[in-house]
Amino acid sequence: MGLTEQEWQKVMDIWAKVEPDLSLHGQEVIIRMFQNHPETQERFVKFKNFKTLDEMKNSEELKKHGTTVLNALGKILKQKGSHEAELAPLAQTHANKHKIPVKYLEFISEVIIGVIAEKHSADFGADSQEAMRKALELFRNDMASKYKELGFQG
Ligand code: CUS
Repeated sequence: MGLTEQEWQKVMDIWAKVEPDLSLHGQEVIIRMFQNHPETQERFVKFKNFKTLDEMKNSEELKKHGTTVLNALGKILKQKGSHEAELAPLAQTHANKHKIPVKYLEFISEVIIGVIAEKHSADFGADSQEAMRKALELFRNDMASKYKELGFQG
């Protein structure tokens, strides 16, 4: 289930392309997740009343949240699996405060891969996509075990 050094390298390489435009990618990820999985939008008091795409695009708060999410994820990916210190507080808040089930983490992972594939098709071939998919699976599995420890049925 772990990644090889070459796979981590692929993850780092593509993340280096995402990072300079983190907030744009983040905005896109959140909007697409809300559109593809409307139940995720319900989870956010701040966003649940948005009806139109324009409302979403014009929201600085939504953009800010997207940046937060990708920032957190980037920090985790850079640990190449040794992410206990970064993950623990995140699992804590997502289990107890935000109540984000593992299913939603699956949704967001899939959307992240889709957005990167669209924006960076030349640099995100099948093997890079596979590496990123594995890295995000590892992240989710570890979140899920923490959720269990915390008694969250996510
Ligand atoms: O915010 C945060 O931090 C997170 C991130 C991760 C954990 C990485 N999030 Cu927010 C998440 C999510 C959301 O928002 C929604 C849905 C799903 C998930």
